[in-house]
Amino acid sequence: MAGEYRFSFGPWNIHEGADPFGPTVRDAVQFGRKLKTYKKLGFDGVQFHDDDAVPDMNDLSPEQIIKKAKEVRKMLDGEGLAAEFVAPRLWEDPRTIDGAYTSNDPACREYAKQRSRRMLDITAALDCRLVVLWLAREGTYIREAKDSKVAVERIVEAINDMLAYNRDVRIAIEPKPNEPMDQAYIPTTGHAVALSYLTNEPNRVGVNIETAHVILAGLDPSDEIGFALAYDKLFTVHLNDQSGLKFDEDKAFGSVDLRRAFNQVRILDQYDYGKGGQFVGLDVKAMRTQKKEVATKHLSNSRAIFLRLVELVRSLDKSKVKKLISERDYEELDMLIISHLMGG
Ligand code: XUL
Ligand code: MN
Repeated sequence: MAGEYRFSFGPWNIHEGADPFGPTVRDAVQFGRKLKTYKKLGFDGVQFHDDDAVPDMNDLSPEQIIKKAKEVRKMLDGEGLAAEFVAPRLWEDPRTIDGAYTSNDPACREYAKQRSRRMLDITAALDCRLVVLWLAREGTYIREAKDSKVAVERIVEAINDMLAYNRDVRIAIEPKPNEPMDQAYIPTTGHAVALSYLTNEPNRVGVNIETAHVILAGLDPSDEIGFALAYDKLFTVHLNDQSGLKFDEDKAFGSVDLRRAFNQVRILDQYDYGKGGQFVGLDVKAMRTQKKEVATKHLSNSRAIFLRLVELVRSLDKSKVKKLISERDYEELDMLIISHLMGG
C-alpha cells in the first residue's frame, strides 16, 4: 500500500527552530545532508524555493544560476530523487517589503518579474514541471495601501509573464488568508481557481492546497480539495495540521484533528490522487523543543499517519455508509466514522 503514494517535503521542513520570539535552537543541517535523509524517511520528491536550490541567487548571473541548478539536479539524480516543484521566494528581499507583483513601486515589481524568470530557469534546470506560487506579501496591512482590483490584475500579468517565459510548467497557487499580511488578495482555493481563468492559459494554472492555510481561512480542507478536484485544478497539496485560528503552525499531519485528516485522505484516495504523478506534499515543522537527532520525526510521522489513514479509508464499510446516507441517518453515520477511527 505504501508504494502507491509518493511523498515530498521541502528542505525548509528540516530547520533550526527559530520563531519570531527566539533564536535557533538546533544546528543547521547542510543541504547535501538533508538530501541524504529523504529516502531514509520514505520520501521521493524535493520541494524547492528557488534559493534552496541556488543560494544567494541575486548575486549571480542567469548563466551562473543555471549552472548551479544543474549541479543540484545531479545531486538529486545521485540520491534517486525528483524535484517536485520550485517556488519563487519573494518575501525576504528589501525590494519585496511592500509585496512583489503587487508592490506600489514599479522598480520592485520589475525585480519580482526578473526573479520569477530566474526561478523558471532553475525549474527547467532541475527538470521540473511545476511551480508553486505562495503569494506571501501580495496583500495589505491596511486596505487603503493598495488598489485591490489593480492588485489582482498585476498578479495575473505576472503569471502570464511566467507562462510565456517557460512553456513547460504549470503553476499552482498556494492560497493563504493572512500571515505575513493582515489580508491576502488570494486567500482561498476559490480565489485561486477564479484567478486562473483570468490568465492567458487557465489550464496551466491551478492550486496547491495547504491544510493549515485552509483552516486559517475558517474552511474545511477536504471540501477545498473537492472544489479544486471538480475544476481539475489540484496540482499538489501541502498537508499538515493546525490548532485553531492563530499563526500558521504547520503541525504534523493529523496531529490535531484525526477526523479532518481522514477526510482529506478519503477524498484524495477516492479520486485517485497521485495517479497523474502528483506527490503527497507535506509542509510541516518540527516542534521547537525537539532535539536535533530527532528533528525529522514530524516528517516520518506525517507520512505514517497518512498511510494509516489510507488503510482506514479503504477498510471503511462503504455499503454501510451508503445505506445510512440513503436513510438520512447522519447521527449513525457520525458514530460509524468515529467508531472506525477508534478501531471499530
Ligand atoms: C508559507 C508556506 C510556504 C509555501 C512555499 O506559509 O506554506 O512555505 O508552502 O513557498
Ligand atoms: Mn505551504
